[in-house]
Amino acid sequence: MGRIFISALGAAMVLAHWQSSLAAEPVTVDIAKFAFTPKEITVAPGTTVVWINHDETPHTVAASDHGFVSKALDTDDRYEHTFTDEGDVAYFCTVHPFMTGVVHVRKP
Ligand SMILES: [Cu+2]
Repeated sequence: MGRIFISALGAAMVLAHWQSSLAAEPVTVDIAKFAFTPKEITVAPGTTVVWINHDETPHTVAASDHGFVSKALDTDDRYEHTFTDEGDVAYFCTVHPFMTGVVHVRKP
């Protein structure tokens, strides 16, 4: 009986640790060939998303709801934003508005 309780507690602790490490792990979106890749991502609340520009052309990352906007990113520049609230955040490049992406923020 006691042993079962302890293993259940251990499993719960492992799960809690796994979930918190999931939320803490940054997610990378590549900016290349005038596109965000992956174009759509789903992350847990509290996740930091890092955009890295691999193009020779400057790009920006701007939320459609004006929640955040990066400066112009030169080659190899990165911009990061931490998503705290659940929801869908559409974003685009202000220099090339046809470049769009979405971050879905969902509890795991
Ligand atoms: Cu751009």
